[in-house]
Formats: sequence, structure tokens, C-alpha cells
Amino acid sequence: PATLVTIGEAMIALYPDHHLPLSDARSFGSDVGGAEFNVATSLARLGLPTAWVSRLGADGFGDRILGSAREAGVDTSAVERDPARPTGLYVKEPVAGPAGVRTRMHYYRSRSAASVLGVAQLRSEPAAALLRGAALVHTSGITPALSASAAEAAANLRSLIGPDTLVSVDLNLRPALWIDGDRSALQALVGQADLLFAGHEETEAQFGHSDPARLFADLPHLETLVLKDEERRASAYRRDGGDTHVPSLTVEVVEPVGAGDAFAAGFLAGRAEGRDDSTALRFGHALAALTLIGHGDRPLTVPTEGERDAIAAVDDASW
Ligand code: KDG
Repeated sequence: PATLVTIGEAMIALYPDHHLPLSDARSFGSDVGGAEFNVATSLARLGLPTAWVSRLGADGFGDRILGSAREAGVDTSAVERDPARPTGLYVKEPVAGPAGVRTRMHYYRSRSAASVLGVAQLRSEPAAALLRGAALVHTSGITPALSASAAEAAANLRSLIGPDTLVSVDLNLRPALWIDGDRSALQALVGQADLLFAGHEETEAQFGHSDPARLFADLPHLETLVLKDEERRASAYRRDGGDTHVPSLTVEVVEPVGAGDAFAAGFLAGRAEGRDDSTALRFGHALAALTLIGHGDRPLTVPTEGERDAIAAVDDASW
């Protein structure tokens, strides 16, 4: 049975050929993506028993996403198909800025099949048994932004999982999805997290600070906080003490979208394998780097078990 379960929307990603702005683009490449889907496929590729709970349109895009989840080894038994709603899309537009080219995301998902994810699906089989039996359930701040029903499901996540199931949340703040600005549903999800991943800037934007001690005081379930200072380093803070900091890897960045999902998958894999926090952070950095160096939103490859042992064995000075 799957021990790691992720919940969230997957979409088809379109990106203009020749890095053109959307006004000039006439042809597009395509890929599959979606934060929790990305995490699930990376975990499965790393060999961990993983299931992904979601909804897809009963269309060809949905078939493609389902196929790539299965190809990665993900259990898709709890993915519903909806003949009345399409699979969502996002378009990645390259925009030139002072710090080089960055990516602007455009979402076409407000009436997607996954936007009506909700408690009814998560309480029904086969999702219910997967959630109750999981060692860890992972979702992100994108899910409660999808709709009222998805927000309700996220706010009640702890009532849907087993007594020993850990809740892992990636903050994934997407202002474009929180149109009316009321992010109480995100706060309700984060308040249930045993493990929280967050970038420094989004932490400041959501909480008004990025002080681990205050976050532990305000978030009752939180045991581990992973704060990412993008190019610089990532840190794991434990409620019961002990901070671990690991510098990021320096790579030639081709396109950054998805690096955070890859990082989360690497860290969660480290945890699932019983590695220490320093090693789990290294796995996070390694998977993030393997995503940054490619155009797609998922790692080009993932380290084998032998390579993971080698990453763990590198001494701190040589990392
Ligand atoms: O984290 C990467 C995601 O941003 C991308 O896969 C699309 O899920 C997505 C989103 O909502 O932004």
C-alpha cells in the first residue's frame, strides 16, 4: 500500500516556442505539471510507494497526465475523471526582468475537474482508505485556493487521515489564485501541518515574519519547519530543538518552476528513508537542482539509492 499520498491538481503546461511573449507566440511546447503531482511523481521515481489523489477531465489531457503518473509508478486509483469539466491548463510566459528571464504563470483552471475536489471524494473509497493508511499526506497552499469545496477539504484534512498520519504542507503561495485576498483557508491548512515547507519571501508575505520560534508558537501541530532561502540555503528547524542548515547547489538555471516541488520530494524521501535532516536537505537540493537545469517542471532524473548513499556520505566541507 502507498505510504505517501499527495492531494492536488495536475494540469497541462504550455510554453511558447522560441521563448516568445504570448502576444507573439504562435506555437507551443507542452508538458505535465502541478505542484502535488510533481511531488508524487518524484517520490515514486525515487522508489517510494506513493499515491496521488485528484480529479481530471475525461479528456485526452487527462489521459496524458494519468499516463505519466502511472509511468512514474504512482498509484492513481483515487484519481476521479469528470466528463463535465476539463483538465486545467497553465501557460508559462518568459518575461525579461532586471535579474534575467523569469517565468510568469497564466492559469486556465477555474472551472477544471480538479477545482471541485472536495470532502465527498476524500471520504469515499478508494481515497479514504489511502488517506487513513498513509504514513504521510502532502498537499500545498495551492489546493485550498482552488474552490470553496477544495478549501473545505484542506481545512478538514486531519479528520480525513489516520491518527498517526503526518500532514506535510508546502506553503506554495500563489497570489494569482487568491483573487479576493482572503487567505484564511490557507491558514486553516497550515495550522494542521506537522511538516511545513516554505520560501523566505512567501513566509514573510503570509505570516508577516519568518521567525521559526513564532511559527512554532502559532502552529500547534508543527514539528519540522523547512525554510528555503532559494539560492543560498535551506534550513530544517525542529520544535524540540536542533537547526540544520545546508547550502544550495549552484547550477545554471534554465527555468525555475517546479524546483520547490522537487525539493519537497527530496526532503520527504530523506525522511521516509530515515535519513538525518542534513541528508534530507541535501536530497531536496539535489532534486531541485535537477529541475532547475531543465525546461520542465520536474527533475530530469532522480538519484538512485546508491547515489543517495553517496550524497549522504559527502562531508560538509565538500558539499
Ligand atoms: O510548483 C510548480 C507549480 O507552480 C506548477 O507545477 C503549477 O501547480 C502549479 C501551480 O498551481 O502553480
